[in-house]
Amino acid sequence: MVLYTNSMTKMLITGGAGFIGGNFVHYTRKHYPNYQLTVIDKLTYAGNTRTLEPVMDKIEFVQGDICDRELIDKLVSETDIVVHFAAESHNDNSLRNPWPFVETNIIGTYTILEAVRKYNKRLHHISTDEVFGDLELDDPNRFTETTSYNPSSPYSSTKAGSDHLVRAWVRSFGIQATISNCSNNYGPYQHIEKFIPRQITNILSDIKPKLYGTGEQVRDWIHVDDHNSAVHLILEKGVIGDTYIIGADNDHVNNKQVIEMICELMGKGKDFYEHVNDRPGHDMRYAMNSSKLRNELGWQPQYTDNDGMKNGLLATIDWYTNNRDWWQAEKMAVEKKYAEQGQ
Ligand code: NAD
Ligand code: TDX
Repeated sequence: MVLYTNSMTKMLITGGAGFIGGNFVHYTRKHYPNYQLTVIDKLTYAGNTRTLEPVMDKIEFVQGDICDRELIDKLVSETDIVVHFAAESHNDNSLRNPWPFVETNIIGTYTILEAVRKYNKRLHHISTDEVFGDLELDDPNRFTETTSYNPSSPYSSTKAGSDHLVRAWVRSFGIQATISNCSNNYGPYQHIEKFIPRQITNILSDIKPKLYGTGEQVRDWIHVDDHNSAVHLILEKGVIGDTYIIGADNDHVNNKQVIEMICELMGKGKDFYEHVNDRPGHDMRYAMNSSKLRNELGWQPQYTDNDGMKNGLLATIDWYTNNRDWWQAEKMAVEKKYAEQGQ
């Protein structure tokens, strides 16, 4: 692996106590040990310092809000690179209460952009496939970097807003930023409100897995390490001002097939799950065309096709089985909240 940092390079990671940010911290410590890492995280319900426990003595951890201008000004002034993961990230929560999404995803990103502009620092902004809206189930197309934005939920519309802010700051103020839009991630340290860890921890808690509606919806699943390898490549070789789509070509499995796979891999019958209320405004299909990232930057995901997804799921099942301390205390409260909505 080529190291593109020297021992003086400082990286500020926002949302580093969350799922993808936490995995990014571990990935960076392992593959790019020359970075000096600072994490800023508000520790909302989704942040968990236990995720960072193994590396806490090797990083600087700051509990704080990305909307706090003074704090962000100070932290950005002291770093070389900002990788911006922090967000309110769950669609179902955004349907219950959109405000934290507007605040963190839009005002928080604005606050970071202003500091990056002031101190002329390199920024990479993490975004999602959901900004493009959805495709019909029988639509063979995939999202590309030029697909129009058409978000459906309060979550995805605030992420779309944050992407627009980044582009405007690049064009109007010349900041040194790149953006990536990635598909649905899975892997260790993912909050148990999300689809895959919810089902794994349901089975581990003797609760039946819950499928929204008919389960025909398709998500283009990617292992979190593949997402994070792409982010490092963009930091290393990405063109300033450009956007990169990240996806591992797993858009051939629908939610029903994923839940069946989990049931089978965990030694249950394929049909060991129940249907629950559908999500209002549920996006049907996401599919990503990551040719630009593959052709221009040479990216290759490790967990691809059915075997890759199966291997990634098996490793994820193992992780939740062996790390009950990380999730068990929250399980009943998460399920109670879902049950109130018939989910
Ligand atoms: P997550 O909810 O697991 O983690 C988000 C983290 O941000 C938490 O640690 C939380 O405490 C922190 N945070 C929230 N508000 C904050 C604030 N105001 N100030 C500081 N910290 C704050 O989310 P995730 O799944 O790890 O997603 C990370 C990023 O990746 C988000 O920007 C999300 O939009 C994007 N993304 C996620 C996926 C996915 O499948 N999970 C896919 C594509 C893109
Ligand atoms: O219990 C469930 N049953 C179910 O069928 C849950 C929690 C979800 N689902 C369905 C809804 C979706 O079609 O599974 C699919 C995945 O749901 P989520 O894990 O909530 O993910 P999604 O809404 O697709 O958004 C995710 O990917 C894009 C992340 O949460 C976002 O942060 C990211 O931007």
